[in-house]
Amino acid sequence: MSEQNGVQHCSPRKRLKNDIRNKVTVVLGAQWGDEGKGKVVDMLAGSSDVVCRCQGGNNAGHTVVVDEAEYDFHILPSGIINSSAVSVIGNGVIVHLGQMFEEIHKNEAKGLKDWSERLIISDRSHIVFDFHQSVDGLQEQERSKDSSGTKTLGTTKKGIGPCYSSKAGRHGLRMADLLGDFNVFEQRFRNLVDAHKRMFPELKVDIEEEVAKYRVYADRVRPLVANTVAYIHKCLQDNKKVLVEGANAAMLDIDFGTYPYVTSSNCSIGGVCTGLGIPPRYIGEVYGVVKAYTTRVGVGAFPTELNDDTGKLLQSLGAEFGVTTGRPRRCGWLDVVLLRHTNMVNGYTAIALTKLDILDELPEIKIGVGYWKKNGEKIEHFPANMDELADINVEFITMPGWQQDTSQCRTYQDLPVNARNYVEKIEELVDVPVKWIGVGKSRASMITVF
Ligand code: 2SA
Ligand code: GDP
Ligand code: MG
Repeated sequence: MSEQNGVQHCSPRKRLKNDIRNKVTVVLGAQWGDEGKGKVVDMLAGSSDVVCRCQGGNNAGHTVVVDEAEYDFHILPSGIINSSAVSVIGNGVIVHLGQMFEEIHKNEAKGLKDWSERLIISDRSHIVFDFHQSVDGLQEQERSKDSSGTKTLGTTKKGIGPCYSSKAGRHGLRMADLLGDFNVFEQRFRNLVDAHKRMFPELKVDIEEEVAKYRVYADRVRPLVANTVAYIHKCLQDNKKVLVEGANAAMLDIDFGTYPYVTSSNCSIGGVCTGLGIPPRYIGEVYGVVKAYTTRVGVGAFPTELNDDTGKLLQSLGAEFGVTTGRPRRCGWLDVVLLRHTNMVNGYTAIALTKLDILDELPEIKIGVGYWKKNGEKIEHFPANMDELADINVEFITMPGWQQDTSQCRTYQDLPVNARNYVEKIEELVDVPVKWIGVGKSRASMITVF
């Protein structure tokens, strides 16, 4: 400090280095889920040090095909099969411990090794109890009786809504509670069950059996639980490559999706920051995974849905059945109004376009490019009101198909010209470049465009 003319001057402060060179890569579902996120994450996991889940629970179903083996992951990050990457289950994820251990066991039988050295679960993640899953079923039953209301949502019955409700209601239980004083955990668990029984008198819970089970789980899970916020922060500082695997998809996002026919988490970019404790300025590439057509499993409006033979053909060629529940997925044309909406929210830096090969047989392919009210008024943006969405006319453009097998194509130039035209039309309409194109399930059948 120096003094001049009676004014005190501070010496110039040493500037702190605050620039960020190491950014996180994010993979997000751009439609209603099942776009092939698992496959894209598996592809990127090979060059990642850490793969993180940030939201959702074991409602997700992510498929990874490696050589002859097909893995399906629900709560485990799809990067878990990559033995050089650490898998993180972040604070925004909700975990059913019994079903997580079952999933690990099932994948061990398929060749998953040394997972315990590579799996970290956030101490802030919430626990899904069996009764949350029972309540999920009871809520669906109640909805089905409500003739004026929402009807059912078509949930996966994995307890997602009830567990996130416990979290928002501030009586949920987290990993940190399970690993703290067990007597306190037990009392809070009893209170939580009582609160649910008051709402659902028919709910049956064997509290003593549950408590005994969680005593065992506490010891099993203890070595895996850590402060993942600090862990990821340290990884970023150490220049490690961090990849985030979004679950579900933007149109199932509780804020930006087709509410109330959505899941109970933020499946868009905001969920990455809140579900892992990553500041927004650390977000780098945001890859939107887009299926070359649209599917939806569960209830809710679907403007480009095909309730005809073409819809059935897409369902059978694309094997469109839920990975978690086995339910058939509804199928329809690609919807660009929807993609523009999710791109506004997520800001994709590039698109991974999957399942182009499923369109191989079609003589012509449509793309939904505009929504119109029945009175002829144009709808500029994706409607928030589901009655409005259910009552629109979709404007389509029609493109010629290629009617050639693309499954063996390995470069962009290998694709038939009409297939390339389709890809380029999507880029033009969504205004985001397509970086990869999927033409099959395997790791090899992903074409890198640039
Ligand atoms: P929930 O269980 O409360 O999250 O359900 C609410 C809505 O979210 C939909 N949802 C999904 N949609 C597509 N894929 C999902 N994962 C599984 C898969 C689904 C399956 O990969 O195939 O196996 O059925 C998923 N999870 C939730 C759900 O259909 C409801 O519309
Ligand atoms: P996720 O939830 O987004 O990970 O997707 P799912 O695993 O639920 O569903 C995608 C399905 O499509 C899986 O069976 C994948 O193996 C399969 N798949 C992914 N990409 C392609 C592709 O480019 N072509 C074909 N034919 N199948 C693909
Ligand atoms: Mg899925």
